[in-house]
Amino acid sequence: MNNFPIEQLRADFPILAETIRNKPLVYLDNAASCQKPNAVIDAISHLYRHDYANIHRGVHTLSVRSTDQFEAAREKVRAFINAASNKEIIFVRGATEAINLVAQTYGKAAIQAGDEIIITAMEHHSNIVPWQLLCEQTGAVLKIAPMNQQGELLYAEFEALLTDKTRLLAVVHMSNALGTINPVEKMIAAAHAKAIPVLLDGAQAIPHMPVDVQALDCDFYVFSGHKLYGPSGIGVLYGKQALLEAMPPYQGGGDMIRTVTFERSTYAGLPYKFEAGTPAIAEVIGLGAAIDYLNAIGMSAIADYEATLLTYATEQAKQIKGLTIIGEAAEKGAILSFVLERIHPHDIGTMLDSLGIAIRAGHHCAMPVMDFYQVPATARASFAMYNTHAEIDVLMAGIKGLITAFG
Ligand code: C6P
Repeated sequence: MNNFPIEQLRADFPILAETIRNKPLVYLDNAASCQKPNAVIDAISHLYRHDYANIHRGVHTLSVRSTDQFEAAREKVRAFINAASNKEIIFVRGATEAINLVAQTYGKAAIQAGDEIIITAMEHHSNIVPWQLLCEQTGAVLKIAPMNQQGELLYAEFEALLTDKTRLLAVVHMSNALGTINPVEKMIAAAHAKAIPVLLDGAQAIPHMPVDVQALDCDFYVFSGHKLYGPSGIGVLYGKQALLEAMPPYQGGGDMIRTVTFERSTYAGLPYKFEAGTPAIAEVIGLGAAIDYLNAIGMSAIADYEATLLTYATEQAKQIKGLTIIGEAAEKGAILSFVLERIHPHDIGTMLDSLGIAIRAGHHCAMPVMDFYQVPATARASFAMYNTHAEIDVLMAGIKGLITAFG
């Protein structure tokens, strides 16, 4: 990967030049949220300085400029995930809101008492709790596809759960706690063979690999802008047009209506039916800028480079006595979750911070995964395209140092 433009790319992220506690920042908490390039910061700043107004409402020049940039960003998202139409791109607050939207609209309309929804044992809380709420509301039953000790889906057990009672399969594309990349193409084909629609939680997958929703043939795909080098407070729900057309609205308000009287209202067409109220205008435009930036580098090149980081980090981690990696799936994205003998993950996080290294320590909003491995928490280093092998050396030296310090 000698031709990956790492130095040039790092220079695009001003925050990477920060020092933390008098040490160069080593930012390895990218699965929680990643940092923003100048292209994104500048796009937002330019909008507020020159072009900002509310969208879809005014005939004045600034409103037209903002609307044009907002809708251009929708087209960038469409092309980025290869959706068939802009109508299939719904802007929401993030992956969490997207899943809740599907549960409370599609789910409430299509799922009844006794029906089954399948998720996996490695889901983030965002892909568990909305379905639990729906089950409480409808009397449907949540089924959990199990995983093995490596953190890989047990495929035969998963397939056996697909029955004529199954109404929806909701699966994480890449696990935030383990890094596992699920065999989603195969899972979608198996579900579709029984006419079961599939939602993919792409919150972690989207910054690490090319995603083509038509090739995947998923029915819904959700992700957050802030993990894709874009702003927080914005995310995307992709849904197949026919499904979205049939779904009732999620929230009522301005922008999502066609006509309103006190007796009844009629709704706007897609995608506006699901975008009530003034949206996160600058955030959408910032997300569009992030996508332009990523396209210039290429998602395949990013995936290849990050694979070298994960391989290197895994090899180094395995040489540290007392360190256990949590999650060793054969198909894995750039996440290294681990525990150390006798040192609580929160202490690992705090000690590494004193060295300028940012990792996440905790349950990662995946408490069932922690229960499965019988650990209260893990330390998690999660890599992005701007991380380097030298930063992994700093991390490993830090871990070794704290093992020595804790005796
Ligand atoms: N995971 C992490 O540190 P939101 O909060 O809506 O942007 O994304 C929710 C979400 C959904 N699915 C997966 C697989 C995720 O990893 C996340 C967010 C962060 O792992 C924050 S808990």
